[in-house]
Amino acid sequence: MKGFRFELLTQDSGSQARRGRMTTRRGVVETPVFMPVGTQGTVKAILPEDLKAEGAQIILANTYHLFLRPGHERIQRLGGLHSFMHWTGPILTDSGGFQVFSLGKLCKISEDGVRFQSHLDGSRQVLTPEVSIAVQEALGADIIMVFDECIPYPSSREYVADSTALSQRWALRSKNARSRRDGAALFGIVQGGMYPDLRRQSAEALVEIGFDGYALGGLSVGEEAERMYEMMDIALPLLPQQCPRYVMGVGTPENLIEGIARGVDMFDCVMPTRNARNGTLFTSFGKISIKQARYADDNGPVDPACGCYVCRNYSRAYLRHLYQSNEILASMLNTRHNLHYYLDLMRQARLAIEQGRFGAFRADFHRRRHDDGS
Ligand code: PRF
Ligand code: ZN
Repeated sequence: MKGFRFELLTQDSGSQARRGRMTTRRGVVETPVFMPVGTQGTVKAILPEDLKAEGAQIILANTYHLFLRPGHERIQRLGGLHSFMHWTGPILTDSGGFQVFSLGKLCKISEDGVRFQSHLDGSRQVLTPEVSIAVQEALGADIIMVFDECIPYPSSREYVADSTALSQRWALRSKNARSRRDGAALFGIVQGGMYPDLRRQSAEALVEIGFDGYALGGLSVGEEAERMYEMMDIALPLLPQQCPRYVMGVGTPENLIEGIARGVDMFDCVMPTRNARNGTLFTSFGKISIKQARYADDNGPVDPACGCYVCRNYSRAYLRHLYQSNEILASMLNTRHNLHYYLDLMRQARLAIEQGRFGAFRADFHRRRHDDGS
């Protein structure tokens, strides 16, 4: 069975940015990488072929949702998630350790795991590290995440210390639950809230257990960007250089560039896809809201600097009309443009690192942006 590998190709001289290559059992992923979110076995409003055409290398799916509906055992019987959703590339599954707390009702945490009621039908359910790993294996994930608790912000030091210790024990149980030698990778998740010493402790404990890669969890939960960067600066240097680092649920284009500069290799976020469906579009000069009346007679593309299918063929005026008319195509076209923006930003960042000009790229990126194009 093919295994999991990560090679460091280039280390930037002016920052911690790295250019790497991750080999999963379902193909190669060039890093830094952005992973579009396909929560329910679909990246909303875009075909897998179009995702691929836009340069998506790996997508994320959610244990919590697929466990509740249609059920991991059903997906396994039907041939696994890749075949079910017609995506042949790598899939990373989140463990449910975030969604259960944000979506599940009446969550009760114990040493064993989490009891909760389904947000769909109120049925009583239990997720434990062992169940989460079994679900992710049944789905056929190529990268599996340990089961953890995403700590709310702000939280008391006592709460964060107890929760981080529990997540550590769950991380070990998650590793021990990985019975199969199926070539899938297992990533640990650093918690520790916004307390530098607890972040440090969490990172060190996970490295001691040993994982194929390491994620930073509990970030982008309402804290200031500067605080998030501070937590990255504390935790990332403690992780093994030769392992991929992933910041979960992050973030804005600025967060991606600043994360890369601090040594992050992988990101996921609903922002490009969710914003697309709300009519918010990313451009080289900042975000625009396509609903605004100012675009009603604007025959130009969303972003003159964008070469995507949408910008080549449709006007701002048409996209505004589709949005105002509640047309399905609005979601489809907006999603395609926003994913192109995110994936192209990462492509440019990879090239800049390779060519030894990431510092200039980063400065230029920040210089260009002024939101709403004003
Ligand atoms: N844990 C898990 N998934 C997550 C997070 C986390 O802390 C976050 C935090 N931003 C997003 N997704 N398992
Ligand atoms: Zn475009």
